[in-house]
Amino acid sequence: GFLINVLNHPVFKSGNFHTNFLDQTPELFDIKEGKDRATKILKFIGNITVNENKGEKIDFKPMKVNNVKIDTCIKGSKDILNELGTEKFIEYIKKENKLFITDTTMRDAHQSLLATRFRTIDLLKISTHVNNYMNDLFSIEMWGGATFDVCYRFLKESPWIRLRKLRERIPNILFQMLLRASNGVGYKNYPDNVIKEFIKQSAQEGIDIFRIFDSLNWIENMKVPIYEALNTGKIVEGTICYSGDILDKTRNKYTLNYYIKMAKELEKLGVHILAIKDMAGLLKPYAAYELVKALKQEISIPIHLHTHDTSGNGIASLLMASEAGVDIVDCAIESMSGLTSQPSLNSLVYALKNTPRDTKINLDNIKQINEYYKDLRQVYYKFESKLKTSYADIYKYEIPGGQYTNLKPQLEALGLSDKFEQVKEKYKEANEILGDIIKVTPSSKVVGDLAVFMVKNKLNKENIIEKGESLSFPDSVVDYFKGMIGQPEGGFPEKLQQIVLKKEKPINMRPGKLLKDVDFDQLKKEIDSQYKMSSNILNVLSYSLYNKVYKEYLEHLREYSDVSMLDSDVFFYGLRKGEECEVEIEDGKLLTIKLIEISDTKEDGYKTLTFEVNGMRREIEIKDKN
Ligand code: 3PY
Ligand code: ZN
Repeated sequence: GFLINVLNHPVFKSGNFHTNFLDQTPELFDIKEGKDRATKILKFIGNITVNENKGEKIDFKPMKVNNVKIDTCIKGSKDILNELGTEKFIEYIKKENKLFITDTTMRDAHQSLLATRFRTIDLLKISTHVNNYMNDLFSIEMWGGATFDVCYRFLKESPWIRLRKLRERIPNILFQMLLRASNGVGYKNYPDNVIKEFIKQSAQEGIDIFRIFDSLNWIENMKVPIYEALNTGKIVEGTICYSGDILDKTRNKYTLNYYIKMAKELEKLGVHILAIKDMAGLLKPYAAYELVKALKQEISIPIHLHTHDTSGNGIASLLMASEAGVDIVDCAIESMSGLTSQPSLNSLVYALKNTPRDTKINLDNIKQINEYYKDLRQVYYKFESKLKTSYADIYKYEIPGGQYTNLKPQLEALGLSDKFEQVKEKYKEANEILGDIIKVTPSSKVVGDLAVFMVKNKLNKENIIEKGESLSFPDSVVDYFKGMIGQPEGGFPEKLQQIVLKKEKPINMRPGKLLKDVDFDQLKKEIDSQYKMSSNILNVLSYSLYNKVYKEYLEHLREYSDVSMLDSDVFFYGLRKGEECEVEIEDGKLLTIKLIEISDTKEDGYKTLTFEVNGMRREIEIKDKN
């Protein structure tokens, strides 16, 4: 069976694989082990049906799109880069009058609207269309940020395989990822060798543009990843995270001069593009104009603006930035835009039509892509935030788009669902007592965790010092004060630092200097022996970044086999009695699975589920956990 699996694997068949392909696709080794994949898949579907969704299911009829052939005449941004080379490509971006657009639909849009839950199969279904019809884009942001973690943790699929399969289907447009500097695609600083190897492998696997930011805007923490990314020969965006309000002259920390100084330092490091990352959507239209105008005078590399539409002012900010000469902006396709996501690509394209900055994007061509996502969203409805309208008070609270959307489910999990308003107020207060810090993953988590902690323990900025003596603070807050995610602008508030750290001493150097290099060989031995696999560097990297989560993923793979090819309505909601689904377990090998009967729960606590698999009856026992 194993050899057949390999020979039938789409990557193998396409001939488009590295010589070390076998080593890099651990799922195949799992197939070898698994005696009966169908049984494992039935177990997975049965378990979701019984325990997650209790047999209830909306009648989803997701739109079918025909896979179009990759148009070989297409010339996209990746072709232009290949033709010109990096230096001339950057010159071309600067000289062009049109406003370039990055489409974030495959990364930040669903991270901010749907808790990052988009599955690879749904991205793949539309990807050749994207290649053929969105070729006027500057880039597609499709990887990094929270997607890496969520792939393993919740979707039980490999982010590396996502990258590779998207790359095969979208060869003509530049791929962009978001990298949290020394925090990689995680929530803490990692040893330098992990960060370096991760960047090297990501570049090799198909990332063209690295957007690198630090959660405290601490450049010291950005140097290792920036130099490493530059070494790969790929395009590097050095990023300033925007906080506060440069128009408010009573606030004197995150001023125009602060940003100019940081931008100049990043330019000096040799980055190709400056990114302004407005993760909470705080950059008001007139501030956007002032900031971009000033930066355009002070630096000579192109400027790429990223914002969120939470306040409802997103398009206005992009237009003002455009007027001030910004080179590239981030948008999401209409049906995945607005609110905590990026402003609408479609609105911006219309707004600039017949002006000097016309984006040249043909909206008629992308209509089907837009409708595809609109339709797909119904399958993901349970991850939608409750936000129905824009929310201008976000300017007061400064909560990043992804975090705002996630806050509600997080509070629900803590049994604090009625405390949303209070937690928002405390978020603001927590930011103040932490010293008004930049808030973006992972520093935003520090503020969020402290806010929840303050609500639970009835703390405020007056009593926290006195009452805090006897309390142990959340791990993220302790790590922050220890200096483990870096140094904040203006230093730590010392009194609170002492209260939180008790007897511990903080560090003031780069954490990466103290963290011991990871021994990749040792880690390889560990997972190879525990999971009977022959892991490669990609597996080992995932394990280094997400120890526990990666092991749970491997265990899931062992128990249920690879479930990434299940349609999302089945993956999330199982089957209804009488419903049928098709699963392509290997290229061309189809299972037709029909759920015939669900028994009552028996004395032993199990239900018997009767399926028909390719016409043959199969009974599976599923434990009823309700
Ligand atoms: C991430 O780090 O995932 C973000 O998108 C932060 O804004
Ligand atoms: Zn964002």
